[in-house]
Amino acid sequence: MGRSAAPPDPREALARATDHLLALQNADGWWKGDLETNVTMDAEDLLLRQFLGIREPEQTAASAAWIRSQQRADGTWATFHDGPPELSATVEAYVALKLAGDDPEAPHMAAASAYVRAAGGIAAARVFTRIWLALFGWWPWERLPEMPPEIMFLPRWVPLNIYAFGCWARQTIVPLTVVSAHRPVRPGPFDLTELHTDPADPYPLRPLSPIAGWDGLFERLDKVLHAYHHVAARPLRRAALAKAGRWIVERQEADGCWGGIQPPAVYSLIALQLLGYDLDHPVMKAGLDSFDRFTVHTEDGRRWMEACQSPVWDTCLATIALRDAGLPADHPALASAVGWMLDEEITTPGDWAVRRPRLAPGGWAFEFENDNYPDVDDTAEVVLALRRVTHPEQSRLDGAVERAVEWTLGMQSRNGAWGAFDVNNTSTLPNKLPFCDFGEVVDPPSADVTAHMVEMLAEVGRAEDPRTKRGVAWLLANQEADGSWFGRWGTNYIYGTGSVLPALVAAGLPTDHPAVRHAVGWLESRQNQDGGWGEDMRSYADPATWSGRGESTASQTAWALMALLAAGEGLSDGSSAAVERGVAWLAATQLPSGTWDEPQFTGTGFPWDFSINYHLYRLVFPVTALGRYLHRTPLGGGPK
Ligand code: R04
Repeated sequence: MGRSAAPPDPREALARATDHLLALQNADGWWKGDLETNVTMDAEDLLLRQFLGIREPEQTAASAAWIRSQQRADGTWATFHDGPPELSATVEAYVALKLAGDDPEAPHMAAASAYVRAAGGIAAARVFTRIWLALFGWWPWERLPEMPPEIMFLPRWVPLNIYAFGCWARQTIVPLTVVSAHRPVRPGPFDLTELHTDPADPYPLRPLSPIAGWDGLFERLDKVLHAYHHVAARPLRRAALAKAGRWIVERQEADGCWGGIQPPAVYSLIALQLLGYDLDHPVMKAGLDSFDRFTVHTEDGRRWMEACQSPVWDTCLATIALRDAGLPADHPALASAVGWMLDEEITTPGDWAVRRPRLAPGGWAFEFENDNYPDVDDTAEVVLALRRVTHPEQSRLDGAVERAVEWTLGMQSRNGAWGAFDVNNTSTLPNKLPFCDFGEVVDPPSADVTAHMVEMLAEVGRAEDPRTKRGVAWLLANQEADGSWFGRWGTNYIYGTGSVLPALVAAGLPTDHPAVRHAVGWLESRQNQDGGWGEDMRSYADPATWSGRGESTASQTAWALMALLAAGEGLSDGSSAAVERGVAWLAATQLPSGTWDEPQFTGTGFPWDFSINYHLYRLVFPVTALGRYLHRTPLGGGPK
């Protein structure tokens, strides 16, 4: 029998991970891990270029190589690691590969089209997918839900005005109203009969729901809008299109993108071209150039697109982690990160000001350039990071923190909690539109964002502020029956619980409070045999089976540890078996380079519909958790 090696020392694991994280910092002070989503980004990039007439053979080949590399043995594509086959992604990937010249009879293509037919064909794909196909004549515009540009004239107080939508849906829908008003068709170079379940009836009408009820009502509204499309008063329509065009152009960011996210950028470019902007117009040039900065080139010559980029988010999380790991508050790497973060502060109003016209700006967005859409989540975490470092210009730092605290307090929703981008963005109507069959389209308050706010307010000495107390009360009232909290922007209940427990304890809740004990019990019940924690994306679709369950991952193990440590578990040697086993799992699974493997997706764009693998999560959260454990600083901040 071989002698088993001594278990790895968590201290050495932390040192290796810290060095690795430090080495990833950009010379300008920021961190940015790749933000991986799914092949619809790459397929739509090729379809956009085809539509605009600028698709290049080399780019096409590199994207196609990436798309092929993501196909599974059964011929399908998923939208997250090891996920189930996803029809819309498979349709889009198949069409992109066919554009790239792949033979429909080749085994990988035949397997994909067989799956598509079995899953209901193009007719069963999401609205966005069918819009893409309509651009090339592969689906009739008439058989898509209407979204008329006249929506631009609805005042703020009318239901379904554009500000009733979450900011990402708003930025996507405004350009799509322009596109669907034009109904452009630039015929594709082949047909797609092999993707129809019944080639004799390729564009089936969906049966209408019963007239009673929202679905029936909105489907009939859609019929009225279809009729309206053909009779729309031309001057009114022209004015609506012009207004949409201005709205889009006003929201282009300094680096040419829209909202820092890929889908609005893609649809905005199509819309503006239809409105008469040539490809060499500065607005169009800057927009197209911005995609180059969202492109990742792999060593083996493949090319894939980030849906979004996370430098602000990654930089504040890395700063917090490195302080937790024990770096001094005036470490040069942290000073450089702080300098960069201070330069990123957004001091102009954005779309959020529609609901808060008198609130002074002062916050951070997630991306390099997204001045119209700072978010509460990034702002709270940046403040936590700024508070944990010293800076030569301390008064500049203090001023930014003060503005951020006031701005985020002003962004509190009427129920006492916080959404990510807007106040009181809670209308239930947008989700009922036939057009909106994909992802979230509103931005209601969530437990994870509210927790980050509460933790930040406690950090700046505002735990007793009545607004903080309302946030705490909302969190306590929104604990799940099993003791966990829902994770809106991270997967899922482990992320929610890992965010909420540190916040509640920072705000002064005693660690023996029943809500804290209940959550600790839930986390302990979900620890895997191997000592780690994991939660599959299926917890969004089927929480009864999957809540808190899945293969262990580094980021989710770290979130569970952060929650347990905040609750006072494991702060003296061996006092918590769960904490010891979790720490041992992290140390045992670390790669020699100091980071961890994490093919699983643990980030959430939209629950279930849009999942994210943040490539820095596997490193930054273990550094935080190991640091807090080893320095016995349950809420972080580094050794005293
Ligand atoms: C982690 C918390 C910070 N913040 C959330 C930011 C997430 C960044 O990643 C994305 C954000 C996105 N939004 N909308 C989309 C999106 C994609 C991201 C989006 C996706 C598909 C389509 C339309 C929009 F990767 Br279609 C906000 C709170």
